[in-house]
Amino acid sequence: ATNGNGNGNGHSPYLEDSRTGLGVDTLKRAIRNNLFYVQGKFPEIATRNDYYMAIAYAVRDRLLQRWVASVKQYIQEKHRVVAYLSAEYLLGPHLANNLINLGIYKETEQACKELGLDLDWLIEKEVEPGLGNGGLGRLAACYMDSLATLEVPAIGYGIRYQFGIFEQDIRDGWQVEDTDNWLRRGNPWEIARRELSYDIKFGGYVQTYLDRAGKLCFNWIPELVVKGVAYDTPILGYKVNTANTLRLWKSEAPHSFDFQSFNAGDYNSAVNSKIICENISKVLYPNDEQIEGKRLRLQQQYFFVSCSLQDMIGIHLRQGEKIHDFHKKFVVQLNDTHPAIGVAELMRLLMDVHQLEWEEAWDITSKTFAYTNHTLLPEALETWDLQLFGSVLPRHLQLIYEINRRFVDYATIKLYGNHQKISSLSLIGEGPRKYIKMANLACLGSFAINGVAALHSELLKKTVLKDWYELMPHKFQNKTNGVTPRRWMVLANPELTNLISSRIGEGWIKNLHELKGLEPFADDPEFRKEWMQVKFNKKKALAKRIKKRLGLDVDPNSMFDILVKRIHEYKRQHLKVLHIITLYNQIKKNPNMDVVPRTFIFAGKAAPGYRKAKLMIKLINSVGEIVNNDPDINGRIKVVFYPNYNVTNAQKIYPAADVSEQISTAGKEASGTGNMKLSLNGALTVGTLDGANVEIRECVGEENFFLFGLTADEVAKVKSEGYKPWDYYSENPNLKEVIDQINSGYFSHLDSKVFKELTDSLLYDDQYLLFADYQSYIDTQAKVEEAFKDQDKWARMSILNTARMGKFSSDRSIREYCDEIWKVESVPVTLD
Ligand code: 7GP
Repeated sequence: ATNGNGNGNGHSPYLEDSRTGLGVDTLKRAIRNNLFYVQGKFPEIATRNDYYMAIAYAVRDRLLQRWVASVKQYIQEKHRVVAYLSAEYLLGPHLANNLINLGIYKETEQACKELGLDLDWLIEKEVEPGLGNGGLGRLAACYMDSLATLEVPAIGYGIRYQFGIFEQDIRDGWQVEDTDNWLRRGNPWEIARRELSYDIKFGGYVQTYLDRAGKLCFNWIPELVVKGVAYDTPILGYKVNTANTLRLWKSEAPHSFDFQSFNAGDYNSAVNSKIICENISKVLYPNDEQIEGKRLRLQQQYFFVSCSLQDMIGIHLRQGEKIHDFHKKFVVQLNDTHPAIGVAELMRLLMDVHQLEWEEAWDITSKTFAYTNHTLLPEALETWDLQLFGSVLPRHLQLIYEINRRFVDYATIKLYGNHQKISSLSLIGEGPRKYIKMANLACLGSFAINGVAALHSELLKKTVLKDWYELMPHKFQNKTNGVTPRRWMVLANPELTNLISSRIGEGWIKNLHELKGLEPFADDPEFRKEWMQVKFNKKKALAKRIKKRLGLDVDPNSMFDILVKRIHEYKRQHLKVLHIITLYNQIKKNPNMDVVPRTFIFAGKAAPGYRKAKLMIKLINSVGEIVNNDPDINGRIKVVFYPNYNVTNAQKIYPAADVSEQISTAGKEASGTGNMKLSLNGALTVGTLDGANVEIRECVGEENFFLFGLTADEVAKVKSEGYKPWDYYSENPNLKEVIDQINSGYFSHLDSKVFKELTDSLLYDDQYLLFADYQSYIDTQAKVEEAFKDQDKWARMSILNTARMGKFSSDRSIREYCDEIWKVESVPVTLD
């Protein structure tokens, strides 16, 4: 494989200003030219998509100029590089983001206007690449933005799924899934690097033999070979020249493979093998924090990790460096355990391909990787059935056995006599069936291990990774998550961005701590008025979308109370439903009561196989149907389930929030990042002391945060003492009424069975302690209501809240990763 970057002759004829200039006239000419020369269209027959493509290619030319300059400079100056390995990247639409980072949003808007086009209308057209499930994938996208903005040499490696996360529709209140065919109109943001490909082996067996020097060698004879082809997307930083690479691998059949069968006249098997190969990068697994031990998933993981490591080694060796120094060139961050097989794969490449001895290979490997954990849920900790694993990756099974043998020898001495601890640390789990523990492989193979919020990192040390912490305390760190202010403020909320910049300048966009400068304006009546006006306009815009999508009228003067995230029992969307029904009952009993009108907005996808989560969606919609149409309520409370939550929709929802609901059971949400985006956009948080909520509350001040519920310690205590949800139910008449009402079929056309699975699990099990937190949640919501009545005070709280969110920029997170884990430095890129 060649690296295929740049044209290597120093002179780049395509860099002339007419191709890359940033002025209105040049942009106009570029768009017109692209319409003709790329799309083959003229204005009379051009479609909206043709125009979108014409603009996208104009932007891409400008990206490429910066990308080539970045890559050239990295190669020439041989910088240390971060490789971020992630099975998911939830990027969101590219066009508007690239315009902002290039600093040509206004110019492009003007160019469009002069061509009789509406830029915003075209931006709406873009189909987003939904190559991730939720928090973990979106974090990877924010980190790519920050790496480029901080001018850090980095490559993001992942999978180019042909189908991303499914599209959600709601029918009769139930979630239905549709495939996400995001590539159907082409993807102008990627460049296929046909020449850059690697062969990836699967299955088969391992031959051992002695070489001429008498050394024991291993030869993996695969059953299947798949080709991984690189597709590159440039990721531009904000107002810098740095454009890093997101390199996603697509699986294909190697030419030789089908060719052989073809010649043998076996057309069917030729076509078949092509399908098997292409299947590997076909579709993203739609599970969030829940593993599905499928062969294809393991194949996906190994496929992209092997392509990526071979690519890194290739880059390193082409720079004339020695394989022995690999860990000095690259630091590889594992985004959860999905790429953890990389530890065994790097050992294989170093030993079987590059002929290193075990000790040296292990020394390099264990200095290369660092591991981020994203969840405390035991059901999300990846394990692989050992037999399945061995049938897909026979050589890696051998290597893992040997890694484990050496480790267990060490641990046996270190932990003399503590068999239980040793077996918990072992990479291999025993039981009716043996299994491989990927978190243990990641911990052993990495020089650093981190959680994603302070509380989460502490809990890791006390619970799921306790034994690892006690054995290797020096590896453990915290890196609190962050979000990019470019997408989540500048792009999603230009109105608030302009208002903020009108008072404190634009520096905050790159240095979010500067938001602090807003604090004095919290006492300025004029600023407060403008602040609330922006919020009102964003609520109006969202109301319009809700009307268009769902035919439902919501009042932008009402409080917008927002709970948007993946649907999961631990995230407790159903606790919110209990609150809504409680409020509904209060009004029914006292129709003239003085109630603050509220619009409850939910959004989020449920894993297609997660029955209870799907039932939670149905419950939300069923309650909405009754509440929204009850004349006694008279529109004072409304319940909305906004379908198909994704990055595009999130950008419309966050700016319209008055209240941000962050109500997970304490100790379950590793960090959360939606909490940061909502708060940054001026929403006040109702939350438990969970994940990054703890740190948000510390920063914004407890007087600007609506706290409720048990702490993580209390949750653990209640559970250990034997939690009895039934007691809460029988002792709290309001709670009892709500549950009985759901069970009576009040919200389900008198069908009393629909929600039984859900209510039973609450009454008899309630793992997530909804009943224990119920009253505290209701009481806190009453305080929210009181606070909202005083709009002037609310405005003040909202402004202070945003002003104090500086810590939660992904720029801050990435700085910390660079300084404390990766040891990489910024490299400003110059354009020639
Ligand atoms: C999520 C966590 O649930 C969320 O709290 C965190 O903010 C986010 O990662 C980013 O760190 N985890 C996942 O999305 C996930 O799939 C299983 O975790 C590995």
